[in-house]
Amino acid sequence: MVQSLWNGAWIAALATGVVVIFLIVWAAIFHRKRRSKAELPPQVRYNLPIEMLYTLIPLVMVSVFFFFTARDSQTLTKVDGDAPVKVKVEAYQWSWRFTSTVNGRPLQPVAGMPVKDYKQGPQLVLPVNTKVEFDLSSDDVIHSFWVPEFLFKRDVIPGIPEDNPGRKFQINTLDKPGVYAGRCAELCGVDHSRMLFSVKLVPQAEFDQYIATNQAGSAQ
Ligand SMILES: [Cu+2]
Repeated sequence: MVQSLWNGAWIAALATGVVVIFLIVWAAIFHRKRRSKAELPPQVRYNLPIEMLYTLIPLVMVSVFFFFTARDSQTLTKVDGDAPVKVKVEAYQWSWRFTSTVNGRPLQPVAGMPVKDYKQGPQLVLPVNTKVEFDLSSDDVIHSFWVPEFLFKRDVIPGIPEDNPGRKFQINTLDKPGVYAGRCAELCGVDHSRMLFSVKLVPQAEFDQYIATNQAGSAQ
């Protein structure tokens, strides 16, 4: 859905760009000053049809962009029913703490330090193709939770009460197992660029094993 919104916006922007560039080039070539003519060309003012046109066309364009963006963001940000996996994300200068709860049972928290490579950062393990609910909070300043491959990003703002729905979002994880890079997308201090983490997507069977060895309260 994000991809189709992005593609649609690009096609519309490109089409607009082509028309505008064509008009500029056309005016520059066919209406340039010719040496033989010393007098000014006809000076057009108060042309009502043209003024209506260049007021209405941008209004229509903005409305179309607005409609699709509003419609899709409604769907994308909707927190809808229960998710089998919930992740409490706590951001701090300059890393992350992830505490997953699977079917109501918490796992050991995973936390990290500022690192150069996302693979060295804290790793959040999730099953493939599963609805996951994230709950974002910050210990200090504004951060932003971003896994580029998920095509979703949200600011992590300190001081927001736990019952505020803006802290939560749900996504379906990808179908393909693998280790995906995650980062902080809001300049948050000197080690902002090292505030890296990874998300490892594994098949459900492997995830069940992971749960068994990482249940909170089990032997360390
Ligand atoms: Cu940050």
